[in-house]
Amino acid sequence: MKLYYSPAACSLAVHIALREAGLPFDLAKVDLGRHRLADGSPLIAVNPKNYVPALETEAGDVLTEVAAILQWVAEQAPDRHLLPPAGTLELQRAREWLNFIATELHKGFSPWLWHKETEPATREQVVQKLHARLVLVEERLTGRDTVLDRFSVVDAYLFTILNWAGILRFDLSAYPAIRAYLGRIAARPAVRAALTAEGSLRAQAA
Ligand SMILES: N[C@@H](CCC(=O)N[C@@H](CS)C(=O)NCC(=O)O)C(=O)O
Repeated sequence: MKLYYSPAACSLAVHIALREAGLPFDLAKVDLGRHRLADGSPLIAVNPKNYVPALETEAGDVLTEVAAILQWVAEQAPDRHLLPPAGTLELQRAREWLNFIATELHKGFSPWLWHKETEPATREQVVQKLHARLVLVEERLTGRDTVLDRFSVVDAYLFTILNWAGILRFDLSAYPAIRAYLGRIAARPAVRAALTAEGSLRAQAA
């Protein structure tokens, strides 16, 4: 398998999941500024969506979309219990969280918001919305080590996106449970290994 990634981008979630799953894979770094691979070839030739992550399977299929790839990775290593068992309400909750992270958090933290040319009023609106969502995450994590009852691909995704708060200097001081959670997840051997391999240390939460 080959994971097309960019350091600390959303592809980190898949990278963490692959390591937690104990699956063999290679890394192919993408320069997102130029949308090119290390050999100069265009990313779009691998993924027509022209973004990361893209996961090329042993059979040569290219999988895209973080939340969908995470579920696929979990299914490849059922013994690692990276998702709750099929047919359970807990699995539905996991899907609910994956969708929430993808649509309410991931895209809220997307780079367009942080570009200098973004109108302050627009930025303020999105930041307020992000805070409203983070209150929900804080509530969920209060008194819990992980989003579900044990570490899952949901944590791989949530950690990856919330990790951007430190990079973007987004203030997390109102969220003690989130900050403790980031420290806990960052300390997992697979997460440390992924961060080290990408050459990006976890940014300190603000
Ligand atoms: N819907 C996609 C979004 C992926 C995405 O936003 N990728 C970013 C990095 S976090 C990217 O490659 N952006 C470059 C671009 O859009 O040109 C997913 O969930 O996988």
